[in-house]
Amino acid sequence: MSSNHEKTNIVIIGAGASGLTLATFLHKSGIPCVVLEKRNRSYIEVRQRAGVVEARGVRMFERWGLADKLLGGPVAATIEYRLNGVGRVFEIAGDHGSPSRFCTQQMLVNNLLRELIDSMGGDVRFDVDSITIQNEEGQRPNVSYTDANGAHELTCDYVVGCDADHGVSRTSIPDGVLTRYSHEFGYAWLAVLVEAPVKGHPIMAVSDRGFAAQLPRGPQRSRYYLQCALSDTAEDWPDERIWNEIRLRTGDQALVNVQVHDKFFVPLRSVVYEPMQYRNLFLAGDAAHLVPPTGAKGMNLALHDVDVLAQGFVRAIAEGDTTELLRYSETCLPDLWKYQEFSVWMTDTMHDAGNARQHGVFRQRTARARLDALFSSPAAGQLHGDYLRGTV
Ligand code: RFL
Repeated sequence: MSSNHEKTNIVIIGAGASGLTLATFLHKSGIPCVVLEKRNRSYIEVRQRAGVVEARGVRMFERWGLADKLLGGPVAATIEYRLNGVGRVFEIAGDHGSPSRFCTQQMLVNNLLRELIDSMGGDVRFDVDSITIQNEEGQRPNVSYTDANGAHELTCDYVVGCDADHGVSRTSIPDGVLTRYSHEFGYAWLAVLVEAPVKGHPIMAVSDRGFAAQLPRGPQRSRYYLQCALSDTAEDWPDERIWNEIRLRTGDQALVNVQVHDKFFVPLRSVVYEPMQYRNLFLAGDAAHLVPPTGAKGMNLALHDVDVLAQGFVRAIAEGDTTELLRYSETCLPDLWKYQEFSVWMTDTMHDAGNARQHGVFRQRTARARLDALFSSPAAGQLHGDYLRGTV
């Protein structure tokens, strides 16, 4: 076999939150794997995304003996739901296990890179291109790719697609195998990063002018989100307008303009692909499903997928029992639909309760009633807390 043709147990495509977590769990279990990533390491180190590792994810890292090395950030104890400037603080912490953490995705990914590559000597290959996956019935999969040194081939037992929505893994599956279920909400969020910390609690601001949120992204930074039209562009949102809208939607007139970075638009949509596996190829994270960011579940669902997969691989490879691995889709999908439902609930409630232009005054009143119930009904509050912690 030439040096350009190697063997390993598992090839993981994508070195994001799910790919790096899976590789770290496998490495810790003594299962060889190779991660192939199209970007370079520096790009991945600075990519800003999610802000919370929910309690379920914290407990998962504890179970794998990695929480101390991988997690940081303060406990996510509260969140403020503000309606036309009037705030109510919801207590997230509430059950008896470890709480959720404001550990940013960037912090988690940097800690994973350090642990996997620098401490464990894991095999992550950056800057790869032209990945193709051969996944024939009854044969070991073959993954070929190119890099600066030419063409390479890896023969393996299993391939895991952790390469998100625009990757190559899902598109390597023949037409007709997967079914795509989706829902479009009909509006977008303008996302901006600012050098100003969240003071007090993270804020979800429901207002007659549309939704706004301020969420922590480290001790000195926060991410603001502003509901906007799907057709809006950066020209529609100069910095002055962004700050005026933030003041009006949060009801905080004392906020001063600081510099805005990283301005982009996120169309709000939910997507599920079923099943999440085809022969020896498994899909995890955004490659298999998307949620609107309102419920803060995207990264957390990705972490749950690879937890289930890693346990399946350990049973299959170390103990020769593939039962759990072959049930991957069946194990993940009911849980995924629960958090899709929560993400739809959050998105509809936060947007409908504010501006009635999209869905009318009737939906506005029912959404406000749902929001009120979180504070008036202990049962509704308990369920909401369970969803936020990921412990439903
Ligand atoms: P990732 O983290 O995007 O990693 C995918 C990796 O695959 C690489 N890749 C390829 N590699 C090789 N060949 C190819 N052809 C490839 N194509 C792609 C990419 O370079 C990348 O390194 O996906 P993963 O692992 O599935 O993790 C999913 C999460 O990243 C995602 O769900 C979250 O970021 C979603 N999300 C949030 N999730 C939360 O849990 N809480 C939040 O508060 C939250 N906020 C957010 C978010 C996502 C956002 N955006 C813009 C997507 C806020 C935003 C703004």
